[in-house]
Amino acid sequence: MTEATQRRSLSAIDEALRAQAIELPSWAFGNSGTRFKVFSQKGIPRDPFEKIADAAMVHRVTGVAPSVALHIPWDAVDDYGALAKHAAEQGVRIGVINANVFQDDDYMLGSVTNPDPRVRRKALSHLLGCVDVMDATGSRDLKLWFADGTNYPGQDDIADRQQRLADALAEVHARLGTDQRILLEYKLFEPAFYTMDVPDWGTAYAHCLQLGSKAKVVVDTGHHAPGTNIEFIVAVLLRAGMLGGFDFNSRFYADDDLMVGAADPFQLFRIMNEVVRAGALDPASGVAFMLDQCHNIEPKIPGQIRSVMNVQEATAKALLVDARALAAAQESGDVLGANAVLMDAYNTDTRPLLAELRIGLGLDPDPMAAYARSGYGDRIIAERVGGRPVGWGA
Ligand code: LRH
Ligand code: MN
Repeated sequence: MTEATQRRSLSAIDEALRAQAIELPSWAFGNSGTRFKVFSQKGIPRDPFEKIADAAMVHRVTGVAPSVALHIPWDAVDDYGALAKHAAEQGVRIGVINANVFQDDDYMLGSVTNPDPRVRRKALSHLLGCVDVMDATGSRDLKLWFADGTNYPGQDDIADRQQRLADALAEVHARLGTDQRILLEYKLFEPAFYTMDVPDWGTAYAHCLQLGSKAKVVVDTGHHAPGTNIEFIVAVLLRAGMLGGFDFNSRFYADDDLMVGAADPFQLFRIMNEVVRAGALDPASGVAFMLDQCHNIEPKIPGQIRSVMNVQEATAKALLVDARALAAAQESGDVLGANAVLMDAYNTDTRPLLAELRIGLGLDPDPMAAYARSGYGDRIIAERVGGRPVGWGA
């Protein structure tokens, strides 16, 4: 790393890291688990207001988590304006609205792709209802993930289901306001095990292309076949201007929804390297950086804090890549040299730099210590007695 590059880039790195915005999922603060068991923890929120309060605590100690994604109906309230006001009072804002057409008996054979037009209409009205929520919360993005698929060959017609999906997406796209977008999320399998109607980035890309300018693809890092080169997908979508955002998490096997960077920090670095290279880190780039995780056995708020820190560390490493030296090595075919430039950045300990950044933001250099010292965790355990702790409600 040349001195010149280092000097110049440190201030640019600092600026980029200060502007970083990582959106937290409201559902990460509720009880969650697997089909075997949803474990209940103490101090769990009983409503969306308390979920937002917990997310705001993560922002208070990290400084880079200014928004919370909602999931409807998990976060349904009578007055979304009041919820948005509450979020603002807590120092955060409501971000992406997630629709949910995967938890109703009517959706057993699909939601917008269901052979039964009555069920398709029901699902579509939920999606359109979520745009109404966006109007009330001031949210820009509607994230659509469909559990739709089939379990056995012949169960339904693949092409007909694609047409039904396209018809529903077109109606939602037409309903969007000027600055609103659809973020279409794909997933290889689960809960369907033969076909998923949006199984991969190509299918999502094709539907978004057909829809128009207000439709982008979401990359959930847990939704690929093992061994998939996710940063390749990211680079291709960024080059095409079709990447709308990330659902960050990590996994060892399937859609484990573990803390981002926990299972494969090197993969997260490689992904953020493509983001930085494309200039997509800047919030103005339109790429939404969201977490989509479940803290089944670990404390929820510290789990989110650690996850935000993991994204920051990977981002700082990506920003430390000596782009000039890398380009020179790549152009001269210096395979080992080019790889070494990237590994040099990856092997750089960015924790001191991030500690400095937090001090610069007026924060404790160690967010986990700041949270522990705040007593917030003990307070919510003491206060949140009675009521029904929230969960996935699966
Ligand atoms: C599906 C998914 C989707 C959400 C849900 C919480 O696996 O990733 O993003 O709606 O998790
Ligand atoms: Mn997701």
